[in-house]
Amino acid sequence: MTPMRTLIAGSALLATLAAAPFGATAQTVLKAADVHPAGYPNVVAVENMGKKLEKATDGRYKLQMFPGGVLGAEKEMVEQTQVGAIQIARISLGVLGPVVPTVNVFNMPFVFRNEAHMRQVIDGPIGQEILDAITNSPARLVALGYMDSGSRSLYTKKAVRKMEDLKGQKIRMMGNPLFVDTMNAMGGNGISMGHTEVFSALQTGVIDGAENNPPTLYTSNQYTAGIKYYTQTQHLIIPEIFVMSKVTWDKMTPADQALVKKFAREAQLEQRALWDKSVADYTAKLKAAGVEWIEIDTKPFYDATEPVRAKYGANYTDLIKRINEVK
Ligand code: BDP
Repeated sequence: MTPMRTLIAGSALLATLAAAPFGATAQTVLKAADVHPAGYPNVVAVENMGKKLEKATDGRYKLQMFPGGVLGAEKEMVEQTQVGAIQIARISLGVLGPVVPTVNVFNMPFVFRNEAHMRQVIDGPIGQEILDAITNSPARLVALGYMDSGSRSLYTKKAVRKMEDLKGQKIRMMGNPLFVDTMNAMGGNGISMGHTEVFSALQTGVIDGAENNPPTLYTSNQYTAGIKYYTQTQHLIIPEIFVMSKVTWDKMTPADQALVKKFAREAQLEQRALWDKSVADYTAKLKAAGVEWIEIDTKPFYDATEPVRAKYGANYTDLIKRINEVK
């Protein structure tokens, strides 16, 4: 070794000793990211999962939550997690479609009859198959579990009381061509962008509206950017997912992996309970803030989006048949 190399090797050793003095074990920090703010059900559930993991491993693992999209929009979060720069990402299955095409089955408009049907599907064998499809894909992500996200409905500055009212309106959709196709089929102009850009796009008039669940509309403050109407189209019922970087997963012992799986399962259940409460709370808050709730016949939207289901579902006809058969 050259003297310089010896010096570097020596200081690296010292640094290691300083970080993990004899008798203490080194701590691995797991960076977790979410676009939602602190206090949102998904954020809370992942944080609690981290606390349990820290306790059960005597502090060998510690989770650090980065909420509010500070580590980037979901597309960037996925990329960061794939390379191991983020360890846990809580994302919508919507943005995973371009990375793991099978998940697009859950991303299709009106693929679930209602939220109860969606829960039955994700809680059963099909839900597990989709998690496995993600983990076994080349995406380098380990699917830990689902979270609830209710139904996505339209919210706009100008009222949509029938499908024709959508004509000419520019509506923000999540980054996945399937969603732009869906909006275009419903008569609007679908524009894809990340969640964190929607607020200013509404303010500057780049878009006339968007679509999401009530908790997101409220906590993102988008309702203060000119949104007056929430039209109950319920065209998408997309589960959320939380994934771990495979880079991180592969470094864990099987015992630690089992702990992660156990606490992830508990996080999924905890989020569901928090979720149901938050939908009611934020719906009340939005109405109190003056957002008008519009009931609408969803049949025309269902019919108009048939070509989207035909296009994206073509390779998954068996899977879709099985989803329909779930009671
Ligand atoms: C919310 C999801 C979040 C998405 C967001 C979006 O919880 O994961 O990023 O929608 O529309 O409902 O991008």
